[in-house]
Amino acid sequence: MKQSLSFDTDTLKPLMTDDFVLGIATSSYQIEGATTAGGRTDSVWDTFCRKPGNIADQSTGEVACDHYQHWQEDVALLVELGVEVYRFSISWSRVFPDDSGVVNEEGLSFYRRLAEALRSHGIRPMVTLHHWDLPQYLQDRGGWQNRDTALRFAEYAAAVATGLGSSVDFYTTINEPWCIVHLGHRTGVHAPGLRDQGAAVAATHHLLLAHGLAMQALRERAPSAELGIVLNGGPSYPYSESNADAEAASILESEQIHRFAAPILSGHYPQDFQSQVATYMRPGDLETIAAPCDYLGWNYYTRNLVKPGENGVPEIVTGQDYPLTEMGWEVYPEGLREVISILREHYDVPPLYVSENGAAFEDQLDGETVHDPDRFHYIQRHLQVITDMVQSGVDIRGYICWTLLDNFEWAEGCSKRFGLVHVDFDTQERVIKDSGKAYANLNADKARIMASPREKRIDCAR
Ligand code: GCO
Repeated sequence: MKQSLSFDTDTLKPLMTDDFVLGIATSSYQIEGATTAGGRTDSVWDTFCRKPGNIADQSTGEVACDHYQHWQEDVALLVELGVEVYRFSISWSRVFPDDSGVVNEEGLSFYRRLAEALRSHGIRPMVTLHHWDLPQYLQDRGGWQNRDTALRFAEYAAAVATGLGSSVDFYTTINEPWCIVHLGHRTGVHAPGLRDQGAAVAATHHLLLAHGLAMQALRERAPSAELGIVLNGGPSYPYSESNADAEAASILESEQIHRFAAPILSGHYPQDFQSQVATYMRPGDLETIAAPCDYLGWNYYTRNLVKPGENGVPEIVTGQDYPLTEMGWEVYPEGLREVISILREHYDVPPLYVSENGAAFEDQLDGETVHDPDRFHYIQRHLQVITDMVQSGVDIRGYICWTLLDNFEWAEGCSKRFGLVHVDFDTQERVIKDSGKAYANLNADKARIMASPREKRIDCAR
């Protein structure tokens, strides 16, 4: 018999409060499937997946976890896991399947039903408006290189906020704009598959503008929701002791963190980017981008080891100093503390959510379960770092694990499993892994603590 895994609730006590939530995340293209159902049209990812060689195992998001059909079963899993927050994203081309500006009610009502079902179970919906699946018809008109896409995004944000009304607790405008810029427009390993430095600069500004414009639209229509954006990244380390690697690491830090955090949190672009971005800027843009956020989501998986790559683009290489996940990413929980320190050193940071963190490992379905101690330990170690930070006064309001289901992991296809729940992609059978059971127990412990009289709780936290 394998020993069951359990989080050390005692050491995680500082997280067992009303001011901290435990949740789990997914994204539309990675789980929904049903890419032509209910009026949905192609996103850039549908197009990208069709091109041979783009996806490691030739899979696509066409079926993925078929969450579009299985959503009620998936809500039941969330209930079983006992999470307080479910972070999911909306497929823009389900809501606006074409450029007519007419909302596809069938698309929007899928998410309304989902949000209402979550609420009825006491789970707070955190809705991401854009998790990379830009409608293809917008890409055909230049996508994020075109300023008009930012305006279309604000209209889409307004339509979602109007349609979902007060059933959503948190809105996130955009997930990981750096990935869209770097992987989608510079290295071409993600949709739309461009390798164009100029396109990347234009996309940076237009994504940020889209965020700012959407914040205005959301504020007006969802005044009681908390609004923010999700950025990502880790601390950047030089791969070797060479000066060139040190410079590449500092360039990456600037590109990944400051190019996005500085305009949002301080209303200016970093000096080293100002002349490049100037062509795309219009008066008032920076004020729009710097609209106050109620929170900042930060996605953290690993640190970056960096050396100079082609055409001056910093290249992230696989490290050898720490154990690796299946993605080839070092397990380095300290990097979370480091990256949050960088942010706090430079900016006036709003309340933070660790909005994604998790790991892919090679899982084996063993009868009725999956023994995944590595994933469990990964999560536990990161929760421990968060606990230490909270204790030392950092305003972190939640931990949202990536991810509910094994799913379509972008260019890696269905070959990399990040889920707390195992998915058989042939039968769509879901099986909660050991890590998921441990997370469920942690959430149950938290619920018990929260239900106990307040005096007792305060006592326990000491
Ligand atoms: C990401 C995305 C997720 C990924 C996860 C693992 O933020 O990169 O939000 O969609 O699946 O990070 O790579």
